[in-house]
Amino acid sequence: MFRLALTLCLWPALAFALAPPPVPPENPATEQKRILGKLLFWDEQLASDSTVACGTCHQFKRAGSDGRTGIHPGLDEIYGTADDVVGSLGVVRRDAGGHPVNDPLFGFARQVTMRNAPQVLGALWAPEIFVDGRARSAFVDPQTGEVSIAAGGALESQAVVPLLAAREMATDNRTWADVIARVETAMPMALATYLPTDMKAALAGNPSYPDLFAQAFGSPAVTAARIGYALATYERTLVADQTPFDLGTMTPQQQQGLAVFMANRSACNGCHVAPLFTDNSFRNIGVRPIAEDGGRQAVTGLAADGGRFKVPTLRNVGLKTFFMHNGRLGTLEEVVDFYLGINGQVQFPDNQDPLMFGMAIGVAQRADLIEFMRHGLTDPRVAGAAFPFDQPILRSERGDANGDGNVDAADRSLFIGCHTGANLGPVANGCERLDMDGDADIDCGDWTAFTGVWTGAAPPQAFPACTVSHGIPAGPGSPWLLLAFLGMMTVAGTLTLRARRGG
Ligand code: HEC
Ligand code: HEC
Ligand SMILES: [Ca+2]
Ligand SMILES: [Ca+2]
Ligand SMILES: [Ca+2]
Repeated sequence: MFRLALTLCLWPALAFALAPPPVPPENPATEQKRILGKLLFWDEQLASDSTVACGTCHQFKRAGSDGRTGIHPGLDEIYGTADDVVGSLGVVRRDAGGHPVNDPLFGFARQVTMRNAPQVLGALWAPEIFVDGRARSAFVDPQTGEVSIAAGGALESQAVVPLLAAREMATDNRTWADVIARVETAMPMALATYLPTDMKAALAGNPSYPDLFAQAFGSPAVTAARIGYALATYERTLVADQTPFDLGTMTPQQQQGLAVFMANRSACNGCHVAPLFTDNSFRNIGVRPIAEDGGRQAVTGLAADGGRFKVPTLRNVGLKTFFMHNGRLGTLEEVVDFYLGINGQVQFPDNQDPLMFGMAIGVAQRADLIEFMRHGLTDPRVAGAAFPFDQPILRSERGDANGDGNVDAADRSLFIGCHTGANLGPVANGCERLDMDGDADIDCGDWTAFTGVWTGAAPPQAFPACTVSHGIPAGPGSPWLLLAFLGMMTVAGTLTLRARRGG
């Protein structure tokens, strides 16, 4: 109790402002570069098959991590065993010619990464990133092989990786020439709706990407290094420093939770050091057997690094859906249970960090600790997708109102709540993803398009407002025939509506 009281008195001194993310001198930040980076980050056309943007796997309302459930079968390549990973869904596997390949693990379905996407917003201050730190501080231009940034270029080093990664955004053997040709010819953001104001302004005169590269770099050449420079510049502006912790507006319970976080018996602050809530070191907390994923060891070759992973920031952690590099924990309650080794959560002690030993947190303290992490560290601009954390609606997100990667019954309920009827707009409150054609109202035409991207197990139940007076056959029959029937009925309905309105 004494220790708790002491830390409580000390905490205002800890709430110092976050330092701005370091900027390497070789890549000075400019507004032109930032906006180019933002466009590239959210443009699905950068993937070989135009279905995946950086932002597909790094969703800001999930703190820049991924809320979708992709399952990677893990080292044993068998689904449903303990080593499975909740990863991120990338592209369907294709050969260099763009033909679908029957992947041994994923068939013709979307491939899944073997680690869970960490939140981009934590990487801005780290000298080395990726969960094993393999994106190094020195940035080597992937086209020339020359060191292009001597130090502080981890974001640039990272940004050029996914574009050629066959599981994430690329066909097999994709080359930089392929990526560059794509960027040179794409109409920026052609697939997105609801562009944020700054993106709209940048695209006002219909510039091409080479035009935008000229504004950012002085000449229109699109190169791998410049793509990395622009993406990194954008990422460095994503500073989530308006949490209740930063503003001194934490509730009494959150303050109690911070005290628990700081207490020696919990040891949280030993690795998640305030105010970043990480010291950017690599530690083994024993999430799973080292043999499944050696983490840092693969980068350094040192046995001492076996099972070590980058300590993630806990800023905005309350917005995440999956926790740890394998995404196997689904709530902050489970995370705390994991640290305490209770309620069925196990730790793997091989090479585990000594700070993990002897943690003790009482039941009431656990609730405080969780409340502190869940709300005390959330920047409302991240949660509410406000500038600079705003984003367009991606083509692949349309219909998936709750962002879990499926278009199913949960989204259907939201559709019904969001439905505005023909030309009754405007669309707001998160309904934007259901405005399938982006015309700022949600009508029966959108319902038809919505049923067209349906991925739910059973076909969608009809939406009465869009299927009035048509007897929908119930009972057995091909779901797809039923779907097609529903689609035709709704198109007919829309046409009638339009005709009535004289449109
Ligand atoms: C298919 C999903 C997917 C796509 C697309 C994707 N990422 Fe990632 N990203 C991941 C995964 C998974 C990791 C973690 C991999 C690891 O650490 O081994 C990651 C890691 C990162 C990190 C490191 C974060 C940290 O704290 O270490 C950054 C930054 C990042 N991605 C930015 C980007 C950018 C920029 C793009 C677009 C060029 C992009 N990502 C595209 C899934 C994706
Ligand atoms: C020895 C260092 C260390 C200590 C002590 C520690 N952590 Fe962690 N923490 C980590 C590392 C490393 C990870 C990431 C592990 C991984 O990805 O597999 C992590 C992950 C987490 C995550 C998940 C974050 C995410 O984005 O997935 C939460 C939440 C968390 N820790 C909270 C806590 C709390 C609460 C405590 C105190 C009870 C604590 N940590 C103590 C090193 C530590
Ligand atoms: Ca498995
Ligand atoms: Ca959904
Ligand atoms: Ca619409």
